[in-house]
Amino acid sequence: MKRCFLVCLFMCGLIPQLLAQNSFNFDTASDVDIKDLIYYISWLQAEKTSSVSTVVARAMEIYPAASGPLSRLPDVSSDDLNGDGVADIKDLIFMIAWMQAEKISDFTVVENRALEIWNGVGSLSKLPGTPIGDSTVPVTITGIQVDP
Ligand SMILES: [Ca+2]
Ligand SMILES: [Ca+2]
Repeated sequence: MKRCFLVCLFMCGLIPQLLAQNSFNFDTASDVDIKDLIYYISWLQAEKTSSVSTVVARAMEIYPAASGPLSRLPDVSSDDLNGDGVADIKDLIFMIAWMQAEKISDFTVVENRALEIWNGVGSLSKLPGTPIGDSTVPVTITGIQVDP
């Protein structure tokens, strides 16, 4: 019984934290927070470098607590919040808007806040923290195959 409980605890807690990849989460801490925002800014400033150490070094200059370690770098397939096929400052604006709106899951609120910051951001297609490439979640919930 105790072993079962420990296994469940492990499955429910540790594994998702290790394996779950969410949009706009770049370090090994599962929260999507100010540090992830800083990593994204650093990556943009470094001209979308593929060097993790460059991103972390720049991030620490901006915000010393953003010291990694990173689990991945930003990329279009994971972090394109406005769905325009580019990872750029517009997606950053949506991230900022979402944080300012206390990480609300209401698309309209986040979008309106983003439009207040810059009216050219486009429309929100996914929120920060959305699971990446996890087709088993929609399949389980809706019964519809998303990625055949
Ligand atoms: Ca994080
Ligand atoms: Ca985009």
